[in-house]
Amino acid sequence: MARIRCLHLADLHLGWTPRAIGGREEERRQERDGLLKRAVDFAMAHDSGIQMVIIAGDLFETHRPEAGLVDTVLQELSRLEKAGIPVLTVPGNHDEVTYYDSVYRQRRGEWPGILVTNPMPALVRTINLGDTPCHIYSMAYTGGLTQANEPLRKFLHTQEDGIHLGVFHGSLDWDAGERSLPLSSQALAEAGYDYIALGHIHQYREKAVGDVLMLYPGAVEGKTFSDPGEGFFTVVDIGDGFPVINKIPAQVRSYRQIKVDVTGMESELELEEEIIKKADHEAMVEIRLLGAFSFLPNLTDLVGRVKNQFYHVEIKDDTEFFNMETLKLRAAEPTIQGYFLRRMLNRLEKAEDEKERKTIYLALAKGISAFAKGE
Ligand SMILES: [Mn+2]
Repeated sequence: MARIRCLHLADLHLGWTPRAIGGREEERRQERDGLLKRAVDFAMAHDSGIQMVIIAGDLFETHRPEAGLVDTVLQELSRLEKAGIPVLTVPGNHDEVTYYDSVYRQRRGEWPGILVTNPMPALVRTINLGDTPCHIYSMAYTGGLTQANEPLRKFLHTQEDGIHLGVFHGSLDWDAGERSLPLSSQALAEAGYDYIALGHIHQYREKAVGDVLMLYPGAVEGKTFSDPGEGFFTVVDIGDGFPVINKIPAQVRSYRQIKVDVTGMESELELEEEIIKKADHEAMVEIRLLGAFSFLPNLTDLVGRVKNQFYHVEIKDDTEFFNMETLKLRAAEPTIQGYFLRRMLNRLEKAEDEKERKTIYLALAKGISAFAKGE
């Protein structure tokens, strides 16, 4: 049996707008929405060898994206079709097909390629890629029609020659621990497909059950520091044995988390210099401050002074503020400062929530700095 080469995409979440990033929200949205064009350009490049493009759900952030964006997406998908590269679109949970105003219902008549709308697993279409018949099994979760109170187990497999491909947007055996279409990995493995293209989990993940490979390509472009994107396209060669995966670097905005330990730093200026050493004008960067401060920083002002060194920067304060062991030793001293520290540490212990703790910390910091200046 011949092999076929697919570009496996999922979770593009086009139309997503970042929250406040210093006025660059719209610029970043447009840049991010350009991912589909980059994917199509990649698939159409002469040396890519891509014969089919799979979009395994959550192409859009919502079921009702802006018309302008939808027009652009339809143009990109039709570029593939015109180039003789079939494209398969499966609705996800963000862009659910359930609603009457779902983009997939409203624009169904003009959707390039294959648009999946059947609510339960079925053979959607058989297409010929070169001389190889390719049988596609898929479904679109539809509220009220999809029966998914427990993981789906019934997956059809015809006895026809060719490559059999399962494409689903959901979580295997509820392993995501969240509301989504549950799929039984055991049943999927028993269906005997040559490859199972999944979507929903934003991190790249492979799971082999027996000799069946189930794969989440992850989101290529990131959204946030906790959903940073994988930065590569997943290309799969299917048929004639176990699938072969190739991860091809994509042009994306990188999200980086950088840890900075403030312990031992003398001043805010020293911290600022340390942050500037990490300058990256192209990246979204989250600086995580760790350790214990020996000065009282103004992080809002600090962000203002270093922001030009990054595409976007956020500073997250995960410090312990002061080294508690040192404070406890000093609290034992028979001095006014010792008395002050004992009182404050006692209040800290009794604080009921994080907000109150922070307030007391700040009072503690002010007190210590006042003692240090001899006030
Ligand atoms: Mn998603």
